[in-house]
Amino acid sequence: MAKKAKKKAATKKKKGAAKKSARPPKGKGLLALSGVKILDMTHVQSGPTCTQLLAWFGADVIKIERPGVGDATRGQLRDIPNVDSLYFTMLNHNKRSVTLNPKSPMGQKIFARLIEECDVMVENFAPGAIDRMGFPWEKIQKINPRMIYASVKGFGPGPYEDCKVYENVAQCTGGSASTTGEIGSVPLVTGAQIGDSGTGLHLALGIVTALFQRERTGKGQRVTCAMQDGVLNLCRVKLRDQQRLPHGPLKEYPQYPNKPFGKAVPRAGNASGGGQPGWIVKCKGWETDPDAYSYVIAQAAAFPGLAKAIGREDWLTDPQWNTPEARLPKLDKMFEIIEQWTMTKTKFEVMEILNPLDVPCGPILSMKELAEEQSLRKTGTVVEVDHPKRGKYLSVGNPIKLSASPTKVVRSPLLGEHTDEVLKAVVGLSKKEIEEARKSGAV
Ligand code: CAO
Repeated sequence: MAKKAKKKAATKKKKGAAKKSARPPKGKGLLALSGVKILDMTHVQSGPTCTQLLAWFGADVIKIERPGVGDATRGQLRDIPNVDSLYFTMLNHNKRSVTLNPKSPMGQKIFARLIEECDVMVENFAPGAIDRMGFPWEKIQKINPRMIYASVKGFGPGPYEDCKVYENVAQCTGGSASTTGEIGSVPLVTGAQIGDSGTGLHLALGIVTALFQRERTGKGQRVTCAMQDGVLNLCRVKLRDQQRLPHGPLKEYPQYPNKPFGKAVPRAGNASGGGQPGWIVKCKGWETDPDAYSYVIAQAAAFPGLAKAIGREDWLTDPQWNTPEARLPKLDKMFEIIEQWTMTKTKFEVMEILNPLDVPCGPILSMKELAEEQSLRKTGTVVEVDHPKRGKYLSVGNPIKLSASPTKVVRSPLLGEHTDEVLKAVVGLSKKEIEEARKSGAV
């Protein structure tokens, strides 16, 4: 096919896909949150993670975006010019997009109507932004006493409550960074978005809990999650260790017994964080493949199997090695010996050999390997989505599986794709009023 004709065919195909609305599927059987309407005032990552989950459980999520601009992430980290970024598309599936400026006179009225009609409002703007729009909690409650109003902020009430916060700030202020990294080296942030997506998950639980309580009381309430609190909650075991520290060294940490402990919980490299010694060891191919590693846990119960597998049956009768207490002061040496064995096997072979012996272990999987993993495709944890402007892309589907409320991932909406239908069906505006709203810049 000539280049021009090919291009034409591709454009035609894309236009065809665009005609299909991004509306979540209706139909066979109700989903867990069917009938729940969410007024989604979220942007960037933490809030959108929360509302995407609620949408996957069947809620009708109406995402409000600034006219002509939209969620800033639509344009961030773009891989294709003028096409919604993967940052946006992967956080806003199954939602409807409405453009609306609640600060404009007509926008105020439309927004108040949406508050009346919705069950939940979710937002993660800077502290005070929704109040400055003219909608403090007291007013929202007056408009709709059943409303559940959920917010993510960087910090809870206290010295930092007015601060804007992004992911890594939350990781640093929530205890994760000070406890992550190599011993004696700089604090490290993790690639897992525990501040943003982690807090979004916390918020989603708060919302469904408040919905459950509303079933009994008929009343809404405020739900707030601070990113610092969310991260600290995920670092709970480190606060545990902080309180163990005054009673003696943390024996399962690699610092023990040769390096000193300070006053605060130290970084512990790749130590397991639980009561079982574990470490990351090199596997066959590590010289050229940055991910040719495995995590191996030398759990006491499975130690005989591990010792036999690596050809060190002598450990089982040697008092220098045959008890957890004997091994504890020389875990580094033990993992060096285990590594001599794992370096002769691929990370998948290590898994195949050790797993049947009940030795907890796992290959370090790269994003490439996860994207290609067929078992994750089968469970819908990794899904392929078709987007009218970008074509097919991979996304992470719903990691929470409900047997009676299956998730179908639907592409993210284009900016304002559902403005007219929501203004008509939810707000109750006539065609003429919608035109007026558009002319005035309210939508
Ligand atoms: N129409 C008109 N104006 C709109 C609008 C709309 N539909 N939606 C938002 N706005 C306005 C807000 O009213 C606000 O204006 P004012 O500052 O004048 O009140 C402004 O847009 C957005 O404010 P912001 O301060 O929230 O945005 P920012 O990019 O400067 O900050 C962030 C981003 C994330 C740091 C901040 O929102 C924040 O700290 N949020 C809480 C913590 C959080 O969720 N962090 C997670 C970040 S990644 O997930």
